[in-house]
Amino acid sequence: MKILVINGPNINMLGIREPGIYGTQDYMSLRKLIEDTGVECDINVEEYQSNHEGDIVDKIQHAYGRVDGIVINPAAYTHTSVAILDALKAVGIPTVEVHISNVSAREDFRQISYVRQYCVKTISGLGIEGYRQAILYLKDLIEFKRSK
Ligand code: CA2
Repeated sequence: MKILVINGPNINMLGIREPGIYGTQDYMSLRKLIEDTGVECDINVEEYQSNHEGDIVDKIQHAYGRVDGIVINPAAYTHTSVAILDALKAVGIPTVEVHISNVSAREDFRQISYVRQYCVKTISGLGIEGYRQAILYLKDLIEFKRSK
């Protein structure tokens, strides 16, 4: 089983500022949590981060036929990107949306999520632990689908 974790713009800057919103753990801690979750679950997990919308679309397209599940935090592109939504729909891979902060309690412009209409689940406000929960959820979902 292979799960791809995609992080959008500025996630690589975690822990540098705004600890009240995004916590104190930095991007390396997030990468380690994702890697450790893969080991714990005995699944192949790849993490990818980009600040560029088209690169994220390319990465999603490249996952077609190669990846069983996607965890995505599109960051600011959550609130703007029809292109990322369309790419997810195009590849048809089960996807969980993750946000580190509780976006529902933030500014009006963060209340829209384009990817949400495609995703099987949204996890928001659990800090970086949300990524672990998303991987575990996808693993169970993929195993359930395979058993049918
Ligand atoms: O809560 C989340 O995970 C977000 O996707 C994070 C995005 C934000 O645009 C979304 O609305 C919610 C921001 C990514 C990180 O931005 C930083 C800002 C300051 C310092 C470090 C990172």
